[in-house]
Formats: sequence, structure tokens, C-alpha cells
Amino acid sequence: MTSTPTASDRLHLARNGTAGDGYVPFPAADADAFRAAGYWTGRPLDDLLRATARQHPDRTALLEGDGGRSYAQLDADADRMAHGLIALGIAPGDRVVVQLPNVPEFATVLFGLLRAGIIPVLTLPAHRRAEIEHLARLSGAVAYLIADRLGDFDYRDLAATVQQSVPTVRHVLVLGDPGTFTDLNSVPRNGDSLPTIDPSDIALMLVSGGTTGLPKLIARTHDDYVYNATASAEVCELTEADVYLATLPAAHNFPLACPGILGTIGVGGAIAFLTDPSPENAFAVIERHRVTVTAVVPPLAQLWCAATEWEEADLGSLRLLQVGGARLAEVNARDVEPALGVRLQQVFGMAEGLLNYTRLDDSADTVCTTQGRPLSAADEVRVVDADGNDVAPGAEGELLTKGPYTIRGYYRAPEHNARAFTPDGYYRSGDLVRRLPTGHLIVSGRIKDVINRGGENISCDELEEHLLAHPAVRHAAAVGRPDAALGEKVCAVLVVDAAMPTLAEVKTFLTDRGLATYKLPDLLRQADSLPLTAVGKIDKKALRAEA
Ligand code: OOB
Repeated sequence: MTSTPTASDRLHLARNGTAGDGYVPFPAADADAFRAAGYWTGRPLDDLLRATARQHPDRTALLEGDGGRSYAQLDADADRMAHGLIALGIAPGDRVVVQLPNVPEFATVLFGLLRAGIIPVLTLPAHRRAEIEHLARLSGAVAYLIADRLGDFDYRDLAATVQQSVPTVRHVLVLGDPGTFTDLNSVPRNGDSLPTIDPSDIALMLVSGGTTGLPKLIARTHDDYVYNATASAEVCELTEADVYLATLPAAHNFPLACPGILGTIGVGGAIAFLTDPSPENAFAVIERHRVTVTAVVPPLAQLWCAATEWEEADLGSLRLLQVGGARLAEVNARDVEPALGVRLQQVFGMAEGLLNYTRLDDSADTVCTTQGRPLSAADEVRVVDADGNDVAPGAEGELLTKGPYTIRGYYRAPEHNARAFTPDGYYRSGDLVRRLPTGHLIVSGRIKDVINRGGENISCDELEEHLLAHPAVRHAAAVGRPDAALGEKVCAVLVVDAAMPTLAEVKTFLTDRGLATYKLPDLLRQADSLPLTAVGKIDKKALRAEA
């Protein structure tokens, strides 16, 4: 039986996107099963903070400078932020592009938005015009929330451009000196009551590493993300005694919720933020705040290990170093415990959902030679060949997955979803893995066309599109070139019609187009032609072999 939706039904439908907004929900039967089995508990994501603040108001939540902010204070700050955002006219279900460095205000802003039912689109500090405009447009964002500057980059200049080209962006809210925009700290801090959150609604949007073309939006619900953070906290045996250091950009799934900031808040631990992860600075902060857990990408783990030779800090408080985002070579994994005196945990995860962790009681061999096993008993993992058939146990194949915290489709991307998900709802990760009898996975490569430069995934398609816009360029291919420090470097192979541009010219050209710095080519190679596959596509595999 159908009935005419009420105004409140319509608001709800608009918010959770089931009314054809481009959100792909979990099928009702699966959602019921996840609730019945206790994976989804019906808690709004901001309740991780609310519950801890009620139980332990005086405990330190955020460590900043020489002091700290208590859970009661953070809770009140988040409430005021939520009221302020609503008073500005930003409504529940609206999207706001957030681009902040790793500062304590990141937590206030995140919980303020969550509490107001406003959906943060969590972009990274390194994103530039091409990415921000695309994400603002795709999400239909009504606001862009930035810090005034970081290093020598002024986000207010970027905001002026974004607001020009994306008319839905009505507000630019600035942490710090607002210039001509709105001071985030001056918005009125009183207002209406806060909305009731439906835990099956979208809580926030993560940005995909980008495997084809521009980055995709990954909508995570309250139910799925609460589980992501709390189950991760359990695997890492996180407690109120832990001090988590946000070393990687806080908007990334790994430091945000694996267990990261959200997992730590859920158990009542303390969080410190790092804007400069150089060993000199990171080690000083670890010593000062008695940090116990942090997460890094492999190149940073290598740098930190090497730096123990010349840095003097006391790292004795550290009990767990999580390494993930790209494959950690066994030799480097073996270095971690002796160099830093800390237990290593490998994490193989993805913003789309599935997380694999080595466990705290795994043997040293397992920790150093595998990328962990799935977080949840409800994670379904298949390893398949090119035809989609399961490979023999232990053989290499593509990882397909679904489960209680893995999306069923990217936001507003129906065409891409038809390829990236199987008809029965598995996410095709593009990662090549082997599965051991224990369930641990070894990541052996990837079939999707990305370059992993120091843990940042760079889409070859996207870079090639920008390269092809150069007047001298006829054909372009971006390939990863193995590199000891970064894992891979970006090599651009160009077939040109005119004089071959220099590397510096290409970098300037791409920067002017608004491409993020980390996506710029490290190397340039001229070719007479590019190798082609049987159907006439550029043969990246052959090119990679040459690189
Ligand atoms: C994490 O998430 P994303 O979305 O930035 O990147 C996911 C991709 C994976 O599909 C895989 O290709 C690669 O990054 N990756 C790894 C890896 N961890 C991620 N490849 C080899 N070994 C690993 N340990 O990168 C992410 C999200 C949550 C937790 C940890 C990492």
C-alpha cells in the first residue's frame, strides 16, 4: 500500500537520498540483517562524542599546545557549531565541502556538521581547483569550509575561484582570517533545536583515491561508519588510556575512523593533531603528548625508521604503529619494531569500506608479510579471475567485497557503478590479492589504473586528460615508475605534434589547470607512438614494463 508522503517523509527521503538523489542504499534485506546481527546499532555518528562527554566530561579529548580540551568542552563547542551552521541557513541534508588541515578545530567542525545533519564532503588539504570544483559541483555543496592558509597556500584565493564557478556554493566559511568571507568563529552560536538524525541516512562523504577520471564521492551512513570506527577500535584494543596522533590528513578514512579520531573519541581517549609529519616535529609531539597510537603510509614509516638514527626523542609511549594505504615491503616492515620500539600493524583498507588489519596477537611473520584480514565476520570477500570466477585457494585474483560497512555504489555515478560493482552488490576493488588459509590477504598489485605515489592514489585517466589538453600533446599516458622512496613516481609518456615541452613547462601547465601538486609528473618521456592492445586501447601494461 502506498500513501502520499508527508512533508517530513519528503525531507527524510531527500536527506537519505532514496528518492533518486544518486545515493545507492543498502538493500532492505541486508540492512535488516546487519541490524539483527548487531553490526548496526542505530547510533548517530555524533553520539560517539555525546556518549563519552556524558560519561567522562572532564577527560581530555583534544591535546593542543600545552593544554587540552575536555570532552564536555568539545561537546559544547560542537553544539554551538551546529546551531551556528543552522542559523546561517544551512539545512539538514545540505552538503558542505570541508578542507581543513590537521588542527583540533577539525573535530569541532566535523561534529558540528554531523549534529546539524549537514553532510561534510571531506576533501584533503592537497586538493586544488580541479578536484574542489568537481566535488563541490557533484555534491551540490552549499558551502565551502576552509582554513585561511596552510604553508604558503591561501585557501581564500581558491575559494574565490570555486565560488565563481560553482554557483550553489553560497557560503565560504573560514577558520582564521576570513578576508572577504565569513569568519567561522563569528557565526551566531545559538539557534533552533538540533534535528533528529536517522542513523540510516548519509553521515558524511569521503573522496575516493580516484581510479578512473575525477574522484568519486563515497557516502557513508551513520550506522555503517559507527561500526567502522567502533569495531576498528576493538581490534586495536583502544581504551581511554590511549592518545591517538592524527598524522595523515584527518579527512582520510584511515586517520578518521580506522580507528583514528572517531574510534578514539568513542572510547574516551585523547587526540593530538599534526600538520607537519617530519620526524623532527612528529617525534617531539609524540614525546610531549605521550602518544600511544598513530597511522602512517609506508614512505613515512620508512622515513621515521631512518630518522631514529639522528633524532633523540623518547618514543617509549608508542604502542602501535599502523601502516597502510599502499603496500609495505617486507624489509621495511621488519625494520619497524627494532627501529621505533613499537608494535607494527598493517592495514589494507579503502574509503569504499572493507578494512583488513593484522591482529595484535598475530605472529611477527604474519604482521610483516601480510596486509591483514577482514575486520568483520560479516565482511564477504571473494578473490576472482578476469571472468569473475573464484580462483583456487591461495591463487592471485581481484578482491571483490561486500559487507556491513562497504558501499553499494558511489554517489551520483550510475555509469561508473555499473562497472565498479557486481550485479549482486560486490565492490570490485581492482586490487590483486592472494588469500591465505587464515584469511589474511597479501596485496600483490592492482588491475585498476592508478599510480600510488607515497600512498596517494593518482588516477592515470585524470592526469592523461589534463596532459592531452596541452596544445603540443597528441597522445599521453601516465604510468607509475617503481621508486624506492615513494613506491611509485609519476612518469608521463608523451607523443607530441610540436616541440616537446620540458618537465617544468608541463608542471606549470597542469598547476595552472588546478591539478593537485602530488599528481604532477616526476618524469617526462617522449615517444613516437604508444603501444596499443588488440582492441586499440593504450596498453598501459606494456608501458609500465618499459617504465
Ligand atoms: C586507504 O584508502 P584509499 O581509499 O585511499 O585507497 C584504497 C586503495 C586500495 O584499494 C589499495 O589499492 C591501496 O589503496 N591500499 C593498499 C593498502 N592499503 C590501501 N595497498 C597495499 N597494501 C595496503 N596496506 O588507502 C585506506 C583506508 C583505510 C585504512 C587504510 C588505508
